[in-house]
Amino acid sequence: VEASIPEGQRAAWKKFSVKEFKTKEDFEKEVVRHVETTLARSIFNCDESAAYNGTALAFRDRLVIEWNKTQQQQTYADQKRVYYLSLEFLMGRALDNAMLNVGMKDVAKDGLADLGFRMEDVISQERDAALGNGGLGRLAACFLDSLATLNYPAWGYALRYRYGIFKQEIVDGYQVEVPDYWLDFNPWEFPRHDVTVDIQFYGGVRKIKNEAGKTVSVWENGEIVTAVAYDAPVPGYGTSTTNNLRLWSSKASHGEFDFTKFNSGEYEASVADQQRAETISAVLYPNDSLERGKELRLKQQYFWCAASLFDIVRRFKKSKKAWSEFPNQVAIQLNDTHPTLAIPELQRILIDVEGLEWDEAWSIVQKTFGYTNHTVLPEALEKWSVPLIQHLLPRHLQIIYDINLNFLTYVERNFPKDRDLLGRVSIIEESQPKMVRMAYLAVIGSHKVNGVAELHSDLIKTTIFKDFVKIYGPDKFTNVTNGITPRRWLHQSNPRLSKLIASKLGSYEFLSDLTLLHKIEAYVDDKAFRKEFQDIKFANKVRLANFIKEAQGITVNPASLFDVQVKRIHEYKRQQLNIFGVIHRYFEIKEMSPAERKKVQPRVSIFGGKAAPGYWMAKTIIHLVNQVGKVVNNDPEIGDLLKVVFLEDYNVSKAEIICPASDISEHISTAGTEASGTSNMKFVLNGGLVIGTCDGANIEITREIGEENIFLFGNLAEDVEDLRHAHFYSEFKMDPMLQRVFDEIRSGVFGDAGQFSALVNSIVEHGDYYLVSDDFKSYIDTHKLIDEAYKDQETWLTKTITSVARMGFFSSDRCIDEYAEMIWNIEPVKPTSNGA
Ligand code: GPK
Repeated sequence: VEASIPEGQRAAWKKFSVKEFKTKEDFEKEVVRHVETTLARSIFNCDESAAYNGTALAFRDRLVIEWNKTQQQQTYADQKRVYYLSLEFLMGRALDNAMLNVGMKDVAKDGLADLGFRMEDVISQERDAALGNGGLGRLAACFLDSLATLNYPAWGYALRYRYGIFKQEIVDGYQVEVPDYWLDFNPWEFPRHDVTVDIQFYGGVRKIKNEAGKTVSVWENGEIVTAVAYDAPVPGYGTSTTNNLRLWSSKASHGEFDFTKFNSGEYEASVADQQRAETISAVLYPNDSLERGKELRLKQQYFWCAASLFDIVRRFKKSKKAWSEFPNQVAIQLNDTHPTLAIPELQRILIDVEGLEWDEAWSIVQKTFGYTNHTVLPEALEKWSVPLIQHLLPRHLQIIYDINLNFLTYVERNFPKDRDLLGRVSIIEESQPKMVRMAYLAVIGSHKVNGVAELHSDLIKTTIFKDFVKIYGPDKFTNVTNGITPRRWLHQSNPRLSKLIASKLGSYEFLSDLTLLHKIEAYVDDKAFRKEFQDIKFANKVRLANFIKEAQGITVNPASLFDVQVKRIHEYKRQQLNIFGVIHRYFEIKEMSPAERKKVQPRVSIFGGKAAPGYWMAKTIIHLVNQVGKVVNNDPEIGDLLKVVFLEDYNVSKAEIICPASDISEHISTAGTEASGTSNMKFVLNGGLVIGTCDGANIEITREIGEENIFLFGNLAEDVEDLRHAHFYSEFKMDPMLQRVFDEIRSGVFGDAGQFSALVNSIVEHGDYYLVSDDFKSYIDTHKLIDEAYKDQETWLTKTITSVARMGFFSSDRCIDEYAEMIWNIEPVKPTSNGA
């Protein structure tokens, strides 16, 4: 369809083409216009929420102008694009980021002041876009920021959940989940009711002869659900490039309701269909690093993969290029195994719809996909039952079997002597029922597989994908160490530190080239610099202390050592180790003489994070933290020497307040279990030190900042297996300090001991899988070192400044450049000022 305006009329369009506001006055004009018209409010009816919406709409308009230009330019450039398929994008707030990235925050601040509002109040009106669980989703959001900043032609594809990750409330010390309905009014999204894709489920497969006399498969008579696109602009920093995040929403294919049913009086049935369809994109599954095999989840995955691929293929076909060109135009990155169905789906489109031969199609598929693994935890590796896939996606199951047959034939031919190998690497697990191993399908269907930190990338090659290294050779597997965007995690969250750094480096260029940070090491002995750096940390701690008071009603002294562990609650992340350490500290202080107590370093232990709703052990840990807090915080003997805080509803916008305010943060997973971790990077970049195990990116952080600047403890990944074995097969002696902690818990000091027996017994009786007892002493000793080190504030300060200076490597910009070069083979599209 030709939708271009004819030449003769274009002058009129160009004359009135919308321009970006540039001045404070123009910004104010835009805000007032939106408040008065789009929002239909007035000066007598304009609260902070209206001011936020008006400001957001003013900036949204600006982004849209650049977004349109970017899309035109990228289409014109005709270069290869990358599509990042992720079921999660944990974007957080958009307004602050938009103002920063287009470089108009100061203008907006002055403009808002003229209109009677404070910038901070307006920004904090926005609800987080919380379409993710934790690290994996936040990584995807950092990647979008870097992709746009580096001018890569890139799209994100995800689902438009009506409910993001639940809101966590703590009631009587227990986690309670409250739904997060976030779509009431979202100024950042654009419904594209004209961009739809019909997606099929169920049905059957029939073989027919086509016109060319070839036998082809048709998948038919299924149930159709329509995917509707919703787009959100993703602005780059310091560039006009504005990429697209496309979210699919589900609705019934026949519109509001089925008129045939409605007319025949089946009112309820007609509406029920609609609701069933809408259920697909209704809610984000709240499990982090855990798979639960629910049919609706599989439906979500296929719905999203199929809609995205249809969209990608449709865009490619407009270019009228040969299919062999597809991998030169399209790179698709699979964020974990969640989008693995995209592999058989592309194969299906190529052979069943486009009529390519199997081998030609399969070669295109393999060249197109890359797969990122985020965990080696067995309970997180996705498997779907064969009967379920057979029922829901019958044609895909056939294709998966064919992929497997070809693959196993190849393996058999090349490794005829290894009899067990075929069973080990088969995509189909021969269990009852049979299961499809999604990670194997992802490995087989991709040209590159990467882990997210060096240790993790080594581990996948020696554990879960060992056989595949033998089959494909080591080059298929690579490492891309995770990174974080310095725009949000330094400049936005810690504006004063960013400004101090800029004052020394002469510009804010470090925000687009974080390696420039190394230059601040020259100021490590500069008195004025040190003083300001220290003042900033203190001010950030005051800000957090105020927040804790407001949110939790607990008074903490900002002069205390702030010890923070915020992340999803999981046994492998070992918040239980932390809280047992806190209990140990509590009784140690209680047993001290008044003179000894005077020497104690005051501490605030801050916890935050959500537990998956069905994960009882994680919920027990939250409960224990809250119970310990209740006892410790109200013990008059303890006073400021120890406070324990559980911060409710940890999310991205809270992380922006928390990360700049730590003295120490905890990254204490059982060695070999945390693939990377990314909050470790955020804390160090903001002038906090780390206590951590030799795990994930902690190892590379140590290498970059120096081992004198980090507190490492605990057993190494290479010893974990033997230690686990020893818990069952040799005489095991419980650490006496930990035994004491358990005795106190069992005595009921922290409330009904029965509540905590499963937690204690997982360590005492059930083999202590996460090695809490093995690492306990080393953990306690290391905290002692931290207390001592903190008393020497000058040395501490030197450590923190040096660490910040050496964090340049951990920018997600570096990370995205590595993906672009090693995996995607894409080049930036430099924006020009005048559009296409
Ligand atoms: C890994 F497998 C998973 C998952 O389901 N969710 C998730 O957030 C995390 N992750 C890892 O646990 C982190 O170590 C890592 O930094 C993050 O993914 C990003 O790679």
